[in-house]
Order: sequence, then structure tokens, then C-alpha cells
Amino acid sequence: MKSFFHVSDIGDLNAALAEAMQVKATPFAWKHLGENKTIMLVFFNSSLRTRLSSQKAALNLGMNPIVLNIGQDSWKLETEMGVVMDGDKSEHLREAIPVMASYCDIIGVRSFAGLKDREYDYAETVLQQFIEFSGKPVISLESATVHPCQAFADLITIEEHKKVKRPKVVLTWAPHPKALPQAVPNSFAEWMNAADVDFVITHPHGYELDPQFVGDAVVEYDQMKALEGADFVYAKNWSCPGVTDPSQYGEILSKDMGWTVDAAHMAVTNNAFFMHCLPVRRNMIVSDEVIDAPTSLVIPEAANRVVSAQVVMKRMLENLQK
Ligand code: AN0
Ligand code: CP
Repeated sequence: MKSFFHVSDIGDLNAALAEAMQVKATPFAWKHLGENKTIMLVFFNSSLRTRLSSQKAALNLGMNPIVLNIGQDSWKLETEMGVVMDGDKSEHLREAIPVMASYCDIIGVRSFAGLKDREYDYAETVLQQFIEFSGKPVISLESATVHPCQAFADLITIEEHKKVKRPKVVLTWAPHPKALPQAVPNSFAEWMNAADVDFVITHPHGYELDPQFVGDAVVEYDQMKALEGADFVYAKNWSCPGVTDPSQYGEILSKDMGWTVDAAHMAVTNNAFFMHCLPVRRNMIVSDEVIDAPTSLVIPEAANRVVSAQVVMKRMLENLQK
């Protein structure tokens, strides 16, 4: 695996899930693979789960993780090409990336969407620079448009908890006070479309995700109707993807608290499990009652972030040995 961005990068999903279960059962069985190998984990944005689960996954594989928080531990980095660097950014990615690459074998990058320029974000401009200028395998640790380590962990969690062969999975938008990226719903949609599930997306008008991620999913604007008979309810806020009106890209179009997932929403489901990638704002996205119920999977879902990261790193290490 050269880079990890899209569901297509992981190949056959059943094989990936089988490998995930093996990794989960015997996490230290591949400790030799990472010997004398280093992964650089570069964070332009805050993180709890991605940071810790990536470090843990690397350590399980016997690999050394180095974490760099850009702008806090490092110089502030310029990401735009061709600019006069007379502002507060002391160093350009064009130098910083090859320097970081010279100290490691694999690079993971967290770089959120700026939510100002749709074209810039959807071209994955920062991640593409890491791919181009590092020459190393690159993992998206949530980049402008995707969060594949999260979506893979979500799929593992669904596989572990499903009670029917082909469960109904509903991705529902929920309100949030700040404008958030579309990376999590984009990747979740992409992975669910590739998985053996009935997939429905529900959101208020104007929140249509990019067609490349919606794929063949059913989009239902009536949230209650969408949730009927669901086996898994996956809540997430996202800002306007700017598909129907590009001028609204990154804006908050709704704060309708009627979309908060509460007991009344869960009552129309098939006793569904509740999922969220975390961090979550209680009583905005989901009521206390729903997230604290035994059907809430948020903690096992977060725990599976180690498993998904470890499968990805394991495959990259195996590839380096070829
Ligand atoms: C981020 C987001 O919505 O993309 C990270 C989620 C994993 N969430 C927040 O910034 C609250
Ligand atoms: N779910 C997730 O990626 O969490 P962090 O932002 O804390 O890494």
C-alpha cells in the first residue's frame, strides 16, 4: 500500500476485515515488522484518538512513532505555493516535507479542510504535497476530504456487532455550534457503499455530500423515515459541502435541534446501535440517554481505531520489505 486515502487503497474489504480481526486477536504477532522503522505523525490540528491510536498501533508493530504538532512544537508552515512569505509562517512545506521524510519510513498527516475554498480542499492540496515531496507512503489521519482510518474502524465495529448479514446503516446529520469538515461523513459513505450493508444518508436540504462519496446510497431528507428499521445509527455534523450552491461551502445552514439523535429517534429503529467518531457534543449531536445506553458503540468504535491503523501500517511495512 503506497498511500491510504480511499477505500480502494485497502483492496478486498472481506480480506481487510479478516486481517483486522487477526490483528485485534494477536496485536503483537507482527512486532518484528517495525524493527528499525519510524513513522512520523504530523498534526496540523487537534486530536485525541488519532494521535494515540496511531502511536499505539505503531508500537504494537515494533515501530518508532514520532509526533509533530505543527505550529506548536514546530515552525508555522506555509502550505500555499508561490506566496511571498512575509507573514507569520517561517517555513514552507516544500522544505519541511522532504526534511521530515528523511527521518522516517512512513508519514501520517492530519490536515483539516480550511472550509473557505472548496476547490483547494477537494483537491487535497496539502496531502498531495506530502505524497509528492516525501516519496514515502502517506496515511491520511483526516485530511481535507477523507478520514479513512476512522471509516475502517467504523466498518470493523459494524462487522463485530451486526446481527443480520446485511444490516441497515443510517448516516444522519446532527446539529453543532461550529462549522465542521465533511471528511468523516465522506469516508463513512465511501466505505459503507463498498460494504455489504443497506446504506441510507439523511440530512437537511443543502447538506448534500459530494457525489463521489454518496455513490449509490439512498438519500432521504425525512430523518425519521430514514431511521425506520435501522440497525446502526451513525450521527455526525458537517458543514455545507457546497454541492448544490458552491457559494455556501463550509457554512452552517441549520442548527435545527430536531435533528439531535434522542430516544424518540432511536425508538423507530430496529433497536439500533448508536455510533459517532468522537469527539461528540452531548445534547447537540446526541442526547445523554442515547450515548449512555448499552446500545452505544462510541467507546468500542474508538478502541477499534488502533486496529484499523495497525492493519494499514502493517501492510505498508510489509510492502517496504518487498
Ligand atoms: C472533527 C471533524 O468533524 O472533522 C474531527 C472528527 C474526528 N471534529 C471536530 O472538529 C469537533
Ligand atoms: N475520531 C477522531 O479522529 O478523533 P480525534 O480527532 O480525537 O483524533
